[in-house]
Amino acid sequence: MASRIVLLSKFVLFFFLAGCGSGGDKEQLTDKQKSMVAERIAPVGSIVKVEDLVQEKSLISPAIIVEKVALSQGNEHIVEMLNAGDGGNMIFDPAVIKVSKGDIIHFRAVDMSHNSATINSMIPSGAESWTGLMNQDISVTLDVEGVYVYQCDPHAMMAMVGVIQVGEAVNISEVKIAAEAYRSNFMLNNDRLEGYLAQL
Ligand SMILES: [Cu+2]
Repeated sequence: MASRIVLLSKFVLFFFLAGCGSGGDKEQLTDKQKSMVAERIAPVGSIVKVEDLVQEKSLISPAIIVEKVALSQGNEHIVEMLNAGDGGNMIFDPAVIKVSKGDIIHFRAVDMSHNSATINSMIPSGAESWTGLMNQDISVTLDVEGVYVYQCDPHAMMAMVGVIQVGEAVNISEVKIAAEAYRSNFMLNNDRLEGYLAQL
């Protein structure tokens, strides 16, 4: 609304000035008049475009230093399903794990009302999905290389998700794109998954 008024008044001013100029060709503006005109047509305040703000934000926010996850030793790994852990509430622990091809992950239902289920858009192509039952342990063998993202179905809105990298992260770019789209499902901990993926 405000910008419309500014635009409109500039328009009016333009015609006003143009009107003054016509027929007055012989007349030369004095320096004082010129400076008065300059003052009048000078922009009031400054306009900041939304795009500039966004860009500015990305320029000033420093690169977050993320500690990378090391390869877990052994061929069997335990991931606990918890109501609360070091990383927050409703969480898998460890939430990010790097393992070798063919390793087994044991999901342990330490606390109640959790499960582990793959998110179909975020597993390597050709990999098998899994859907654990509520309150039950589940073990999965991961034979296909790549990044797997899974969630706890009842707490998906709270971003109770986990990430497993098996061998090389061959599908990481696809997973990151899918994760960005999936973000709208989270009501809480919106940055969690992004943060997890950054640890790979
Ligand atoms: Cu849960």
